[in-house]
Amino acid sequence: MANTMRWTLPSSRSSSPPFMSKTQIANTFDQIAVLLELDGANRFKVIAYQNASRALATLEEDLLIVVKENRVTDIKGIGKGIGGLISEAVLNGSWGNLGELYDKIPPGLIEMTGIPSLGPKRVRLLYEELNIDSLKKLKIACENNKIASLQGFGVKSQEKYLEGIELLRRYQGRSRMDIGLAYGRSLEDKISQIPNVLKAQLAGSARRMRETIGDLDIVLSAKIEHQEKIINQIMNFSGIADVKGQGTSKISLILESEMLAEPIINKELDFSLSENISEKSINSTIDAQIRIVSPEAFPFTLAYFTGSKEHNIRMRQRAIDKGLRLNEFGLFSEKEAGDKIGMEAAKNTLICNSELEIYKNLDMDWVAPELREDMGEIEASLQGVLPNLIKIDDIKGAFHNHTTSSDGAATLEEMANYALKLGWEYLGIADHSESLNIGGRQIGIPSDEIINQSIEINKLNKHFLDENINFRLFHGSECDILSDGKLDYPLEIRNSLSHVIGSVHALGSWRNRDESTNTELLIKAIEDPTFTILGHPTGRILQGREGFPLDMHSILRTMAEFNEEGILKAVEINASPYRLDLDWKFCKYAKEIGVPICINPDAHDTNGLSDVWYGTQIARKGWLESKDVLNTKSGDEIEILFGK
Ligand code: DGT
Ligand code: CA
Ligand code: ZN
Repeated sequence: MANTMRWTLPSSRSSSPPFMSKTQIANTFDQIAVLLELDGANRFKVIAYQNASRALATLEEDLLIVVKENRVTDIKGIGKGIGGLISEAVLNGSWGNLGELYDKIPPGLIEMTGIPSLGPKRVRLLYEELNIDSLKKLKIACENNKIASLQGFGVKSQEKYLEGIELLRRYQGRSRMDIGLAYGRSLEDKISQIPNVLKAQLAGSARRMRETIGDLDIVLSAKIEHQEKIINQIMNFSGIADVKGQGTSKISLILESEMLAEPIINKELDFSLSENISEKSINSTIDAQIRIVSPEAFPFTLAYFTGSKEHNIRMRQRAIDKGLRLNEFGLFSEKEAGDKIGMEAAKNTLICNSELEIYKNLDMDWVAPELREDMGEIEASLQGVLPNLIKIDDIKGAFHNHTTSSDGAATLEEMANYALKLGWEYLGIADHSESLNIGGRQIGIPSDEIINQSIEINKLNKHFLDENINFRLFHGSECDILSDGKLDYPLEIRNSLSHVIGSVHALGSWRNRDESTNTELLIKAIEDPTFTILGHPTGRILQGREGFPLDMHSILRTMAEFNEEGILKAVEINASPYRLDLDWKFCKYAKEIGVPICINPDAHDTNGLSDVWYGTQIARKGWLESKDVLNTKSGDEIEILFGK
């Protein structure tokens, strides 16, 4: 299911030039640069490939025409040698002697570059000094304290690598939700547009809105006489890096970035994100399984491949209890089917035109895909008490956003205007606080400067009021929770703000402490009267780093006690697809004990505001309804809740 880290040169699937696309060549050059570094090649050679890759990625012209007219070396950043390679790839589909480089580098070294903070240069050093050429050897070396004594490495690197190995094992071949969904939607769209395709729908973890996606599953229905032609058309799509298997009812593909309808926008990132993201190699491709079925089988196949496996098992048991058999082909009498299997057994299936009818036949309410994790949805569906899940249109604003006053890329006014464009009633500004600095550079707003932001916000708010625009800015802060559990900024500053989002950033001390100490200190922060919202509660970065140890249930219980007394203490779902922290598995608990949740984009530019969409999907996955989420309330209601 997962794609492996083994790298190969792309082989052409075209029968006439261009045999290789711009993206294929650019991606290959990225790989070459890494391989050359692993090989200890001259730095200029490495840079040449990196530059060529960038030049190709931004080239607007048709590459085939450029090659045919002998103008490749006119492109800025492409020299004679690499230009020749490009022409060869485009016109012949071959790669000179680059294959030797691919064969020469041990695959284990490539795998090691997938560890965040371990670049190719360091991998090579480890190889040369300690003969480490696999994740396994690296792990043993770390555990035996062999890395710490190497020049330029330390105990810290050793710990980071151990954690990185664990993360790799868990995320190997998985993609973040935003990337997986972008691929999934593009493929779904393209397939839907093929003539005679009746339905095409994304299933699997992508439909269930998991925070990371292993492979894409797509189910399409068409009449049997059209299926072969449809399969051929899919095989001719651009953006297929490789074909893993092709049959009459299933195709397995590896997709590459050319499949995407639009390139993924690189958003401005939080400082702590950018330093915890590994080589982009991990996400360069994604696997997809496409299943082709008859219109009658479609709802059953869709439900089956949506999963989860755990949900399916419970569904199948429910069917058995009613004397029925449920599988990807249909829902039918066990007695009638007898020893028959597959389509043969399903011949006399109950007709279901949609998933809803499958559930209905089992006396159940339809279960939204996000909930299909066997976390109580089967029982709730049988009892008719499934939640009425929150929708993106319910969101009226968000509280955790940055501007150029700290590490954001957009000004206060630009952020406000974009929020207005999204149809929001308010935007909470929460730039970093005074203590936050990176490598000596102050990121947060100093105490004596925060007044300037206040003045600017008041001015804009007055303007909205004067112009009769139903929009307001809330002046908050993403206030650092210091390592001793105290909040940053003097009390009088925190008192002057509309909301204080307490966040842990100096993760070092929190990660080196035990769970109970961390929980105690975080509770201390929450108890501070000025504390309003807990920001990215664990500090985890998906595929980047673990969060710090914390008893989340106990934190949430403390917050619930405050809310019982009418004191607002809310927890954030950080909606950045890199974080999605609070984890959806805790949302239901938070809601049940009465802790309000806010879905915060933690935007660092205007595009970042749209991340609330991912947070909303996670909220749905966590069973949340509109009333459970703070930022579905109106601007007036929030003003009362914040008390200013
Ligand atoms: P992923 O791809 O790792 O992110 O997660 P899924 O949930 O997409 O899992 P995948 O791709 O292995 O399979 C897609 C769905 O197919 C899965 O959610 C449920 C169904 N499925 C796969 N294998 C089994 C199985 O052995 N038993 C049952 N009941 N269902 C299965
Ligand atoms: Ca899957
Ligand atoms: Zn933060």
